[in-house]
Amino acid sequence: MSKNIFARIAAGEVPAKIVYEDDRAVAFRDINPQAPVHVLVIPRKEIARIGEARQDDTALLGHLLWVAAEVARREGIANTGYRLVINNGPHAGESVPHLHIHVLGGRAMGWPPG
Ligand code: DGP
Repeated sequence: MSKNIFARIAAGEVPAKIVYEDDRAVAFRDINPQAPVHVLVIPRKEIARIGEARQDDTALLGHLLWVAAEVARREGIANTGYRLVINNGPHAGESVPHLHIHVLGGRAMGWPPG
């Protein structure tokens, strides 16, 4: 079965600038950064999008949020602030079918998002 690009990054088959990894999650720099800090946090488990997560994935989902906050601390944006984004489906602009949390920071951001 052919894996999506993020599953291949998690497996070490495709290079990425990894900033954090453990047995359940990998965090790496976005190839097309939208802010001075733009990191993607993904599960090693292949979950296509948040809407595909199962109830028994809730511990993993909580872990991914902790990893996002840990990445923000390591990147030095915890005090100035940061935004976590999950795009789900076409209207949200989801382009890679592997759950990922965007960690964006290093500049002030507008609201509402585009
Ligand atoms: P989304 O639109 O939420 O599905 O975000 C996908 C993000 O993934 C987008 O900001 C660009 C990034 N991206 C796509 N392909 C690659 C890749 O091969 N490597 C890295 N590091 N980022 C990628």
